[in-house]
Amino acid sequence: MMTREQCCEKKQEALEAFGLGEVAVSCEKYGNGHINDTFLVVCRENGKDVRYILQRMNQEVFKDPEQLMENIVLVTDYLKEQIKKRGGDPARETLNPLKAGDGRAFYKDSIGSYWRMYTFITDAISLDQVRTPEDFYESAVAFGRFSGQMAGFDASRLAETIPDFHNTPKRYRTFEEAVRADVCKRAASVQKEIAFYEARQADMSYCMERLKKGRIPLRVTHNDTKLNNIMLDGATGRGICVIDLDTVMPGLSIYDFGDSIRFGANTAVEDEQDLSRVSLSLELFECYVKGYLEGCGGALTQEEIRLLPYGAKTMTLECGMRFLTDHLQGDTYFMVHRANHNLDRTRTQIALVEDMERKWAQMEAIVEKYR
Ligand code: ADP
Ligand code: GN1
Ligand code: MG
Repeated sequence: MMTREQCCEKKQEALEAFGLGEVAVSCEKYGNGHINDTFLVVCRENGKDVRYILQRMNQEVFKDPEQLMENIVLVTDYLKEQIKKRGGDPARETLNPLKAGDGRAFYKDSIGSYWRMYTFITDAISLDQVRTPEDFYESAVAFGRFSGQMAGFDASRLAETIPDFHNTPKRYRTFEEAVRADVCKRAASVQKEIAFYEARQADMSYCMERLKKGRIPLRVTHNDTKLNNIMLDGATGRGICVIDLDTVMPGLSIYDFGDSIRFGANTAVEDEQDLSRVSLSLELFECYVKGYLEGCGGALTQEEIRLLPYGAKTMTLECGMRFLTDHLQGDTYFMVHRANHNLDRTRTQIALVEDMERKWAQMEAIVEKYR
């Protein structure tokens, strides 16, 4: 792992590579992502403060950062065209990667770490929890619109940045292996949580089976549709820009829908320790169904719409199982900020799945209203 001193030194090296070494006045840790190291850079340019996002890419998670940045350039170039056609503002409505001195959209530092920079989306916010149903509705429209905008993009041009990212049955096998290997000797203390996922093994393959049988299509999807991966306009609250494009790959629309529900329709935060606060808000669920379908502009099939509740449950199961796997493997994947952080996160997901199971008939009834 990079030491704090090394990180500071390399940050400066990266800023220089992007031509901002002289003008940068501050560069501080920023945001609540679990994967990349994100920094807010403030530069003094022509007497004004101009902000940028600098990220050290997580090479444990993304094995081929150069290929990943090729994806991001392809996707953002394509999105810019779509946004222009609609009369929108490409500087604000999609990510804009900066080019380093050598013309590439990344910089590889002298110890082999990869860095990238984006222009900062100004007058906008990203949220870790829904403030009002309108926020959630807006995020739904924006994620739906993103799918619509990418519908004409040839998916075969995109590399798979994390193979089998949402292959839930495969995630289940990895979880089983982690339980068996028990490298940190933590399995004995989490028997209840392990049993929870084991009892739902069949649920893990439900959506993937529908794909295999050709009942639902593979689309270009975002695959990480957390509320904090969307920027809302600070003044109007409108969803303006989908960010965190690292996992844009062929995938399932019901999974994009489902991951948003997992994170945003929970009445508690993702790592809440007081489980009595965790529940599925049916009001927020309905807002998201409505907004997502509107944003997709009629693109989803009847079967995809019918399966939306399954997307929500499967994504919550999958993510919870990934947190437990990481806990068993010694917290090597998700950034943790306290002891047993991944354990808290998995317990929250379990409580949320249990609440979805209780409210299943209501979730299906809501979806039927919009089908
Ligand atoms: P991670 O992959 O670790 O989740 P993200 O790319 O999502 O990293 O960035 C982390 C956070 O940084 C986001 O949730 C958002 O708040 C902020 N952020 C990222 N890119 C931008 C941007 N271009 N403009 C403004 N804020 C940004
Ligand atoms: C990670 O990068 P971030 O924080 O937006 C993870 C998602 C998980 C999420 C759980 C590339 O998302 O898959 O659902 O944490 N991203 C990756 O909060 O693994
Ligand atoms: Mg993120």
